[in-house]
Amino acid sequence: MSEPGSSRSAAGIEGRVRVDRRRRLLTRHPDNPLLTAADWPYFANSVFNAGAVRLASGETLLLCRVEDYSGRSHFCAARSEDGVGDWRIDPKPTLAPDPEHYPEEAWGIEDPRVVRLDEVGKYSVTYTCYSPAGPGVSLALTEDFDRFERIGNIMVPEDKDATLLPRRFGGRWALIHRPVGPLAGANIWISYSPDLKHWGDHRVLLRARRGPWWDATKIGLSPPPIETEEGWLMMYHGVRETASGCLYRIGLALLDSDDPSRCLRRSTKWIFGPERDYERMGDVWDVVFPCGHVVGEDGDTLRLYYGAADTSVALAEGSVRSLLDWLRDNSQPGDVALE
Ligand code: BMA
Repeated sequence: MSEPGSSRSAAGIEGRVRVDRRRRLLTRHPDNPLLTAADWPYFANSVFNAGAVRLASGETLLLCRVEDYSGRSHFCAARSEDGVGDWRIDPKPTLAPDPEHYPEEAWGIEDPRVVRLDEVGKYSVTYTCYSPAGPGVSLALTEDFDRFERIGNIMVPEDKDATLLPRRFGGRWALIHRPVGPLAGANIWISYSPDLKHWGDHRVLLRARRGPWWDATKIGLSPPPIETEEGWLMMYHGVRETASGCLYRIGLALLDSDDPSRCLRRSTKWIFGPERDYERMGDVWDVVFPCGHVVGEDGDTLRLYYGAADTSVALAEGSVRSLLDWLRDNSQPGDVALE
């Protein structure tokens, strides 16, 4: 009796069963994509790259990037009790660019990452501010996702993919971000601040690999790192340039608990990449771009919200423990940029 999929099965070579043996550390939700422009209460071209947080009420809030028909983006909040359906979407933009007071936002605001700062009693929203000067990093604080207090432009162009860590290290806040330089390219950096406004002590945290690697060319932080017993589990996106465009995939790194400028491990392989139609086709093909997650009260159940093809918001679920276990067996120590 031959195995399904073998060339001697009854179906023969032509009709053999295809067995998908790709790794599945993250499982796509059957309701994907969860949110699209068609769900929006006002005209929008696309809805994607959402920051995420579980509110004190237990609700999940997604701060979605919404692109309007001018091509510029703003943020709009969607709330759901179960984090999957019945989204209540703000009837108008929740946070819109304010170029009159913040000229760095003239071309829109993009890709928010949301982190609760217990010490401040507020949520931080780090985002890309886009203007003719290029993309930079801005920071705003909010208690309720209704009123926002802008700290302003904290990293000059070209820089993006930024998040705060939720607590101080040696008295200083830490910001992970992705500046781009003409010689060194697009690598992940960490910087420190005593007051959230003045930033310094800039250090390279993770460098893009080169050549055929999945994270050659450009890398950037994905959602905010997750604090675990082993360290900060950081998901990051790697961009590989191909003849048919860029491929955005997600890999892992582990940062030291007390000194997040130290990378302990870095995955050699990617764990999640564009496969489904809604990830492969859209305004920008072959993009998965997570900006937010919610970790369950068990500290393990992971819900990762990601932008799919710069067109919709989708959800993949997994386990923090399984990601850490996988990373141990599929990584290199430290930030080794393999040649
Ligand atoms: C990156 C960011 C993301 C976007 C991705 C793919 O540079 O600008 O907002 O999802 O490109 O277009």
